[in-house]
Amino acid sequence: MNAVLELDAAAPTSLSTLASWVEEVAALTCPDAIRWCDGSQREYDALLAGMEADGTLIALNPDTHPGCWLHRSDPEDVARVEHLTFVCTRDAEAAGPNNQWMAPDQAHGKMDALFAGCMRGRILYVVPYCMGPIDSPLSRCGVEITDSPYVVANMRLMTRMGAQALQRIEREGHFVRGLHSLGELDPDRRFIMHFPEELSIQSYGSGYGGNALLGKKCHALRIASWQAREEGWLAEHMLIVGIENPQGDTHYIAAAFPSACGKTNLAMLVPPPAYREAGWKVWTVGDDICWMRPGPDGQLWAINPEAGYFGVAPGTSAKSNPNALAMIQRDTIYTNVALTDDCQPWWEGLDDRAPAFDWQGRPYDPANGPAAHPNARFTVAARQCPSWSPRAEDPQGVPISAIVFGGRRATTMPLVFEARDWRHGVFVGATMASETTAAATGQVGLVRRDPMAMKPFCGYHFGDYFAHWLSFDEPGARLPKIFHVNWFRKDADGNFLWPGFGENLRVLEWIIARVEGRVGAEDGLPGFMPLEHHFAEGLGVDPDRVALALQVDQGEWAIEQRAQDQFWAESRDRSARFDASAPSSEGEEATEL
Ligand code: OXD
Ligand code: MN
Repeated sequence: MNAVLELDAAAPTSLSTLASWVEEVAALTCPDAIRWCDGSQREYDALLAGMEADGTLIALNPDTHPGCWLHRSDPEDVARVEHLTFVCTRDAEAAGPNNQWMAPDQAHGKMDALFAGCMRGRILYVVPYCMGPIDSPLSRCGVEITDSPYVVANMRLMTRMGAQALQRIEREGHFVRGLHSLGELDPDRRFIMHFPEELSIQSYGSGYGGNALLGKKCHALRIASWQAREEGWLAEHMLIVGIENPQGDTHYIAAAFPSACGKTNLAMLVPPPAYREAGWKVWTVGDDICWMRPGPDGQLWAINPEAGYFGVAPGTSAKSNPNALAMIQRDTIYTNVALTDDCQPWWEGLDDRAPAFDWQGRPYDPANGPAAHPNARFTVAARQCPSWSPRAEDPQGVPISAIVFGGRRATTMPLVFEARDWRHGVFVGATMASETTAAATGQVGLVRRDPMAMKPFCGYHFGDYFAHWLSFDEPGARLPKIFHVNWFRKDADGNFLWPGFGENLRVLEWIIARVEGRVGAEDGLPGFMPLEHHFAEGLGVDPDRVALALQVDQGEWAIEQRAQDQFWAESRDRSARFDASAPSSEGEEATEL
C-alpha cells in the first residue's frame, strides 16, 4: 500500500495542528503503522481484501450481490449504547437532563487510560472526511482516527472521505477530532464521549455504526447541534425528501422520526400506481440527518451531511422499500444479517425463503431467535438509490417547505395534523413520543418522549435546544409549516389502521396542499386536522378505518397531555420558559383557505 507510513515518517499534510494531533494519538495508542486514507477505490479494494483475508468480512454471492460483503459484529456490540454515551461540558447544566454528563478532565483521564497502548499490533488509520457536499458553505469537516478497517470502509461509503476532504480541512485550518478504537470490544470498557467545547469525540470499545462511524451521530448530530446553536443553524435527525407533483414542482420536506421508525422507507418512497401514472415523483436527498440554515430569502435551506445510508435491514422488502432493495443488490456492506444456503443476505420480512445461517453464523434454528439481528444494517453509497436526488450535491442545499414530526404510537396520535404556527410546531416536536425500537440497547416497545427524535443525539440542554428552535421565528423568516404524522396507529385488535409505505404519499400530498394554501383544515385537539383529502380514495382500505386513524380520542388526549406535563416537569428550569409559552389546545381559530 502506497499510503502506509512508518511512525516517524512525515505526515502528508501541511496542517501542523493535524499532524501533531496524529503524532500525539500515535504516541498514546502505539500502533504498528499509520495510514492516511485518500478515499481512492484502490485503497477501498485493498481494505476489503485485507478484511476478507482476516475474516472480518465474508464475500457474498457474486452472481446475485456483486461487490457485497457481510460483517458479523461481536454479539455484544450490535447497537448504540446510550447509557455509555456522555456529553462532557465544563458546566454540567449545559449538557442538560437529556444527556449523561461527565467532567471533561475526568472523561479525558478515563479515556487516556483506555487508549494507552490500545493500537499495538494494529494499524492507525487517519480518515479525513467532509459532512456535506465538498464545496458547500453548510458542510463541516472532521478527521477520524480509528484502528478498525471496517470503520474506514463504512466511512468511505457514508461521507465524502479522503484527499478532497483533507484539502478543505487544510484550507479551513480546523476540524472536528474523532478518536476511535475497537479496544477489546468489552461492554465494560466502552464509552462514547463528546467534548463539544473542544469539538472532539472519543469512542472506545465498540465497532457498531452509531458508536464508531464518528461522522454520523457523534459529529453530524451531537457536536453539530452544539455548533449549530452557536452559529445560528439546526442539525437535526431528519430525512429530506423531494416530492414532485404532476406539474413538475418539487417541495422538499424534512421529517424527524425516532430510530427504526421508517425514515429510510419514507425518504425512498415509491408512489402508488395511480400517483405514478399521474406524474408524481419522489426524490431522496437524505434518510437520517439534515442540516438547515436560514437563507437570505428567509427560507430554511438544507443539506444532507451524509453521502450514504446506514439502514436497518429487517423489514426492508419489495413492498416496504423497493428502491432500497434495488440499491443494496451491489457494492454494499451488510452487518449482522442472516445468510441463505447460497450466500445471499437475508432478514426477517425480506421474503419467504428459509435462511441457512443466522447473524452469528450458526445454522439457523428459530429457537435462537430471529435469523438476522433486529438491528442488522446495510451500508451503501447514496447515489446507488434509484430515487437519489442530484440536489443532494447542491452546495446551496434545498429549500424546506414543511417539517414533519412523527413517532410510533399504537394509540392517541392521529394519522396527521398541522401545528398552528411555528411556536406551536416547536411544541409539537418537543413533546413527540414513540415506542422504543431495536436501534438502541434496552427494552423495545416502551413509549418514551423523544423530542424532535433528538433524545439520543442533542449535544446540549433540551431547554436551550427548544429556545434555539423558537429563535428562528423572527421578522423576515419564511419558515416551513410544521406537521405531525403517525403511520403506526392500531385498532383494538392490534392491527394497523393505515397501510403506510408508498401510501404515505397521500398524507404528504395533503401536507403540500396545506403548504400551498389549497385546502382547508379544522381546528382539533392537537392542531389543524384534514377536512378535504384523498387519503381513502382508491386505497382499497375501508374508509372507516382511515377515519379511525384520523380520529383523536378526548380521553387518550387528556392522558397524553398529563404525560407531556410530566416531561416538562422533568426538564424543568431551562424548559420552563418554553412550557409557559406553549399554546393551549383549545380556543384557536381554524385556518381559513
Ligand atoms: C441510526 C439510528 O442508525 O438512529 O440512524 O440509530
Ligand atoms: Mn438515525
